Amino acid sequence: MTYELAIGDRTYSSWSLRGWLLFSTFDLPVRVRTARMYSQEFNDLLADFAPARLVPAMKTPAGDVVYDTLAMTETLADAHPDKAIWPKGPAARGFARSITAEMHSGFGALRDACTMNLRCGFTGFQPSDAVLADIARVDLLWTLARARFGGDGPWLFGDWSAADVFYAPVASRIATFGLPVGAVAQDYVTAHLANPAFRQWRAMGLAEDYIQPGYDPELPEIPWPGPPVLAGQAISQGPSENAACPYSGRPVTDFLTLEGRVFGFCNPFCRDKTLADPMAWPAFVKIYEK
Ligand SMILES: N[C@@H](CCC(=O)N[C@@H](CS)C(=O)NCC(=O)O)C(=O)O
Repeated sequence: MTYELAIGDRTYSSWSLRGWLLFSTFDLPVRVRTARMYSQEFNDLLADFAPARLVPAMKTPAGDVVYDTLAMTETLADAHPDKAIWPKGPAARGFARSITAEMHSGFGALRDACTMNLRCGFTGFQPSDAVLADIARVDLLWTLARARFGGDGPWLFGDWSAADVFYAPVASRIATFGLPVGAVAQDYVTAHLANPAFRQWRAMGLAEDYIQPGYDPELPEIPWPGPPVLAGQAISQGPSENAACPYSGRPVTDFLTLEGRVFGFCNPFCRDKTLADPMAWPAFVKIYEK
């Protein structure tokens, strides 16, 4: 009953982030397969998801390939009606589908000028009129959804839904480029940056430790605009206070130190994704707060 999901660079691929959020936030079983974009490895990965030519692409448990985030969303919503991928109620559902479709096919000026980049923030960006028009439209859609359907929670339609999945990278672009939005939209941006699933994705991207040429704007970098990250360090040797990796339960081989304590993991990637944002990982927090 497990899906397969092909994704590209976590730090830069906004569509991959959307695809992965569908699985992680709706708790759907998935085997993630990743490759660096614009590489032979990427072409080889996608050959296994033919005829997809971009990421994300998925394979259903029956082996059917579905590509393009909107098609993936609808396929998963059909297959898992219990997961409430779209909001309940015809009015909320219709509006959620509208603004999701508008995101999927629109906001070209914003997307071209402000690539998703989860490494850091940037200062000094001067938005064009076209970018400002896109931002004003996003602000309007978010404010309308929040006012009519948001209720007490932070998300557009009360509970987390596919609409939030599609706007997560937009929220991140607004934060990293310091784009001007109103108070409601700003709160929504803050909620995305604090969302544990988003933080986990970003941490895995940082652990990949790769700068994709052409994706970094020529602007001064500023610290990441999301919640502050606890600073730890990789170390070459234990012993650690935990004998089993918090993620796999296997014996530990890779270590980090955090606030004078030593923790172990079963491989370097698990250690590095934890280092990148320790508090994003409930399984780690559990041993950290013991
Ligand atoms: N409309 C597609 C867009 C997918 C897309 O543009 N993916 C980019 C990564 S964010 C990609 O695969 N780029 C690799 C390439 O252009 O070769 C969707 O919704 O999934």
